[in-house]
Amino acid sequence: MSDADTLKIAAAGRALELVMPGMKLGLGSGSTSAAFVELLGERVRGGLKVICTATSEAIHEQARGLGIALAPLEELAPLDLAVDGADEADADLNLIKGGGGAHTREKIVAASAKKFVVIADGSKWVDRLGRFPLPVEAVPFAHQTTRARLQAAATALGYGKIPMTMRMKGAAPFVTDNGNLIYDCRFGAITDCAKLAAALSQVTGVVEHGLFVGMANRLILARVGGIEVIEPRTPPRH
Ligand code: A5P
Repeated sequence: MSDADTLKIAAAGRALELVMPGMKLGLGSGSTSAAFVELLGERVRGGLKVICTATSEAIHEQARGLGIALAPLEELAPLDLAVDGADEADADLNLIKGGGGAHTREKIVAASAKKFVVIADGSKWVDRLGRFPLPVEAVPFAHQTTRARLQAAATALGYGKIPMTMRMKGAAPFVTDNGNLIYDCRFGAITDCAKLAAALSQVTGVVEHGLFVGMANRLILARVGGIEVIEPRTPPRH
């Protein structure tokens, strides 16, 4: 097991301490969330009663295989707690998510939870978001025109011409669980997360982008020296 895997399990283990019997939980996607689901499965085998909803087909399958009770979000909302990973996090707990292409469902689940807790290893901590390319989910119909509108939005905000790549899976476009495409957009250092998030949400053809601004209640960051629990300077909206 790599050092990063050990840290992901450590962060997941700390988040598990927040889980109480009877809770309605949102399960994030990605490898850190998978570690959380694995640990949750052990607790469920030991008799813990919780009911969960998943942010991706992959995590749904993992949870189902572990005997974790699952239900659609509509039946469970509001959730008591959603736990998810991140590709980047800053000191305000603004996040970039969507490295696995699941950010749209992740955002819906996080927005439906009373508490949204992010789990990550130390490599995800940044002074400023933007090193990781920002995933933007777009409907397939005339997606090149959406791409052009994304570029126009970037230019209008002063980011200039940004490299934008349609995500591929082998020789074919990557398709999300929602049947859409992903454009990975390299804005470089993001100077104003809220402003960029609002602008991208306005782009016709965009389903959802991977900027999570003012959503996280807590970040559990596992580094080699120990676990740090970080709360945002400004409380989240939900
Ligand atoms: C899935 O689309 C993402 O938002 C993940 O939550 C994010 O990429 C973190 O993944 P890892 O835990 O695998 O780093």
